[in-house]
Amino acid sequence: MTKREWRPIKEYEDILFDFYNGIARITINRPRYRNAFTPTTTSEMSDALRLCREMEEVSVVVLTGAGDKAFCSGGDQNVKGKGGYIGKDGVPRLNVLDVQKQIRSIPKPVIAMVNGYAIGGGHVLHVVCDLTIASDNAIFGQTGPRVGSFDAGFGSSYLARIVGQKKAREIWFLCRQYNAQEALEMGLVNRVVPFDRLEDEVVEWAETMMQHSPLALRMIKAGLNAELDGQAGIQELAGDATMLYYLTEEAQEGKAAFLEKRKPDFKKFPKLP
Ligand code: S0N
Repeated sequence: MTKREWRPIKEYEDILFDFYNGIARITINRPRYRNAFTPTTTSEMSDALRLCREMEEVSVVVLTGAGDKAFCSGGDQNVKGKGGYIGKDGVPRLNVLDVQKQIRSIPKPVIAMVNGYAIGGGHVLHVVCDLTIASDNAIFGQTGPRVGSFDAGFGSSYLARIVGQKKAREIWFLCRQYNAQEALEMGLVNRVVPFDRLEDEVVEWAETMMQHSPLALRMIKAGLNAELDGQAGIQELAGDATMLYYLTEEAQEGKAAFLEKRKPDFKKFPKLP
């Protein structure tokens, strides 16, 4: 594996958040619990994703887990209470759902770098990422119906879009585990590599995307989401269209005319067929 200088972006309790050459990396750092997440973990991930969206220098986001055993084993069962996962404030939350939505809506590619178990809510996290690169020791699966939980949102419907309805039902109803090769064969991951090559492969994929038009990638992501995400997906795509419109002279004429207290002259702009 190539040695890279990842520069810390911000300090957190449960995650590491660092940067290398246009890539922001969010690492769930609870290897003692197979990188299970608590409300603290997910609120920190949420904050890091917000920064990834804001930071001009971030082109691609990578999500991974610390160590060589797990990407993420889902919600931490030690803090699971009635109504959700109990945080330090004693309030039950299901705030991993906010993280899922952020991964989906951030206008930059997100790669899941799966370095071991991706189980339960941890499996859903890789499912909602745009791309998944897995090491050959990775294991995938849902456990919900076995341990008293389920994700009937993206974790089911988007999973079914990826692997098909029959396979998605098998994954959820039987709670089996699938190795990396099986995941590749069902289209659940994009590439499987030896563990030692995982970071190199992910960085190569990120660097390839960084050579391409970021706006084109953004519009493709929004378009692929829009088909599945209903009004929320259309809102994202429409927001991007508005952003592009604001960059045109035609939109600026409207604003300028208002501020100059004159009638706008929209006739001069082309109406392309
Ligand atoms: C990951 C597994 C398969 C790894 O097995 P392995 O390698 O044999 O290790 P273990 O000895 O089992 O584990 C090592 C230590 O880590 C602890 N640990 C592992 N996973 C968790 C966990 N999820 N929570 C707390 N602790 C965990 C072990 O207990 C062990 O500790 P010690 O050494 O003290 O014994 C295996 O560990 C495994 O099967 N883990 C549990 C997987 C699981 O069932 N996860 C929870 C699934 N449910 C969810 O994720 C909730 C769904 C959800 O997130 C959600 C859905 C919709 C809406 C909202 C939510 C939401 O929760 O927010």
